[in-house]
Amino acid sequence: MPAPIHDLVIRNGTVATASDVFRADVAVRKGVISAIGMALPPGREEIDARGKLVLPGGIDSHTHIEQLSAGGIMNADTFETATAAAAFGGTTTVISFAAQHKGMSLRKVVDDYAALAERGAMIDYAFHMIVSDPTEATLTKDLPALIAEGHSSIKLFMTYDKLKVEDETLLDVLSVARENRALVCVHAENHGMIAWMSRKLLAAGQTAPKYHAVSHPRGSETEAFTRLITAAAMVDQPIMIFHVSTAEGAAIVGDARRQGLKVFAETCPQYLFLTAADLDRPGLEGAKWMCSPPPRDRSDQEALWQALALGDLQTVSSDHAPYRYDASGKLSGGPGSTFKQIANGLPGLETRMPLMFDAMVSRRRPEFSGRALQAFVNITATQPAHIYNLAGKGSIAIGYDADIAIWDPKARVTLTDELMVGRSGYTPFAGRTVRGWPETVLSRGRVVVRDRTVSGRAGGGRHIARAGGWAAEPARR
Ligand code: DUC
Ligand code: ZN
Ligand code: ZN
Repeated sequence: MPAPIHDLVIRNGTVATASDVFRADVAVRKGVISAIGMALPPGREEIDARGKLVLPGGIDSHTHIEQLSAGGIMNADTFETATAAAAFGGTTTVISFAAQHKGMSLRKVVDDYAALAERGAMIDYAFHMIVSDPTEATLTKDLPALIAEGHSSIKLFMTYDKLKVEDETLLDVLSVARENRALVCVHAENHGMIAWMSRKLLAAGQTAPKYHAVSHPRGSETEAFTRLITAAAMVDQPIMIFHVSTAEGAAIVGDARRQGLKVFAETCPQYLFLTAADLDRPGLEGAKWMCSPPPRDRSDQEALWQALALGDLQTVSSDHAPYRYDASGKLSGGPGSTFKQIANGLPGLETRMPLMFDAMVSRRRPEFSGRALQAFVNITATQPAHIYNLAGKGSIAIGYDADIAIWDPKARVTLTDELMVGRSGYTPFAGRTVRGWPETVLSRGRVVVRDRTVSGRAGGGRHIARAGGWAAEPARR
């Protein structure tokens, strides 16, 4: 009997890609998908996937891991715990941030985050470089060199006192990105409107977490989107607008795309499943639902689903930014904290995929009727792989990395704080029951979750060096 040619065969499952759903066996050899077919020869190991879905592992393209906030507060997760949480929820690649603060060398920042991830990550990863101190050295030396080394996306903030860039600097970074072929991702909110609203609310004694939502007027999103898109068009530089939260914001993105501008955009589960009312809780409890931009209302949720179905929004990321509900995180300002003193961000790495699967596939959101599974794969894995140029990721295809999640579409799981693997100690989605769960997850052919138990090894993930690719290529209009 000759030795098996495949290391692993996943047998009898239903495979889905962004375009097709079909019954097939999937074989893995040396970490990549080596065959897809009927009745494949035995592998050294076999997984029976009868009644299960064999899907590409999710790609979460916006996650804050082991990151120090501008306010000096450390995220609750390390690369080890964040990537364990990701894998538990069916995600096999994360893009997190190398976050420059004022006075820091971008080169050193990237090296430091790379060392943390190399030690801790259980799954593959890449970085967006946050630029908050665009000095001459950053713009002319570090950025071009780091982009050429495979860090081909930059993140800018238009708000937050210590992070924001003004219009002139925004244009500087956009044009450096254009020259060097990097995608520029932006947190786009109007800083002045938020600062003014916050000052008025605090002066009126309206300090509770629910006022955080009031302090980010809808117009702060639309104004910043319009200004950003205008600046990007002026220098012909592709952009990715992060965490779209309003119907008007999604419409502005859609209009820009229909003018032929290279504008990409994402939303997040917090804008599809939560509303501003979630922040309205006794005492400081609403802090657990505080993120920026804030969740809006039901009509925004509907508009965002429609924008996803139309392709105006292409991806759903978690914007995982976990802080514990204690003095190390959300309550670091003490029990009398105003909404301005509370760290912004929600944990979401492990719930993103199950929430999206439940809404799109199990509960059959009408926008995706007839193609729900393909649309789910597209939004959570394939499109992020294309936009961020993650070669060999985001699909089930021969030669692709064997990043695979085997889902039980019938499993019913109630999301609870206790179920969470991440370190924030809670989930903002607690109490929801989802149908469909990724029972077994492979990262480049290694089982990192078996029967809902994380079995990955810290340091088992690899950095994925990325050139800018198609999305970062100027439109040349
Ligand atoms: N807002 C951000 O801008 N970043 C992290 C999390 C958040 O809520
Ligand atoms: Zn942001
Ligand atoms: Zn973010």
